[in-house]
Amino acid sequence: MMISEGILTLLKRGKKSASGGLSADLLSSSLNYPLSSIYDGIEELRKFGYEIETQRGKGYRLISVPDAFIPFEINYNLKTRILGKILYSYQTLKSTNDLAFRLAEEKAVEGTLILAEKQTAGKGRMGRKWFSPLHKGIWLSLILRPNIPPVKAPGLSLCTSLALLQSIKEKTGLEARLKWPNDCLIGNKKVAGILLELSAELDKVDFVIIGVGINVNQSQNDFPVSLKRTATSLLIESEKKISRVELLKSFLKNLENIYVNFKSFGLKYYREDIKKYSTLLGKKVKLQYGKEKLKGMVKDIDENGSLILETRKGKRTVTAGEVTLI
Ligand code: BT5
Repeated sequence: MMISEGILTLLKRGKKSASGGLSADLLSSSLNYPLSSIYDGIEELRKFGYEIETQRGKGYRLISVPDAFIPFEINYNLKTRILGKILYSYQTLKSTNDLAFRLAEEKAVEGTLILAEKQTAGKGRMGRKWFSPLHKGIWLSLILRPNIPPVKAPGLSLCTSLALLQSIKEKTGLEARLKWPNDCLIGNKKVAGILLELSAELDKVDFVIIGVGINVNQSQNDFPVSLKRTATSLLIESEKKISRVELLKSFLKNLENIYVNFKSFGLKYYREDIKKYSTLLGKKVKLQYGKEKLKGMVKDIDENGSLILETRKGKRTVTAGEVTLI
């Protein structure tokens, strides 16, 4: 939508000026397109969900933008240099992670972002399902190519949670917390989950796919019965409809800041915050990882992002698993 993007850019600027409106003549001469193309462009924008007012004598005025994953909206004023600069946005996908993985194998660049308005086979960890209804959340995957050994990669999951907590705070005022290794909680309900998938050799990561699912505008009734007691959304918690596009842009910016430092310094600058916002530190837990089951007290999160558990048989370092409070 080339012409529409030109119109939109001018309307967005116009929105800030005192008189407000922009005439079709002015749009036509500024963009160097005939009047008929301007009218078509305005209609196209309206079809995308942009609310554009026509004022007699004053021209067009932009009233509201749709909260949809339109690449132009995501790119507009996006303050990142790596994340989301290339982006693919879909109405429906099986899983953004699956597509991201394939694109990464085909050499997609670092920072490539895949978005879907809905997933039909959203994935959790270990073959579990992630419920991803249309327009209600942010279902995204990012392709990263950090030059790190695989053992450091789980730290990225914690970095992602941290960026998400920052953005949730920024955009809603809510204090979310992170539950090692991959959940974001508000109270004790899950508002977001992270799925990290790796392609790596023994000593070096080739690429990492960070999949993030954020429940944004679901109301209670939008959740299936099986999730009602354990899941929540930002709308439910803040009682306000949240702009997914604004939240997404804030998240990309916060994650990029953290990621750039993570690549050079690992978790060094973030470990304290990760510990501060963690729900598990100092708690008694049971942990299951594959067939292994452990019980103990959570003592620390180490520089790789692993959990340090004090068990009856001594200290254990755990890189992944399911944790339940006891
Ligand atoms: C996760 O798994 O929490 C990782 C979720 C990652 C989802 C994103 S969406 C974009 C990208 N593309 C994908 O295909 N996936 C990623 P896990 O810790 O295994 O949690 C899964 C469990 O959470 C399920 O078994 C349910 O009990 C619960 N669950 C499913 N959907 C949920 C939702 N929307 N909100 C809260 N809990 C949910």
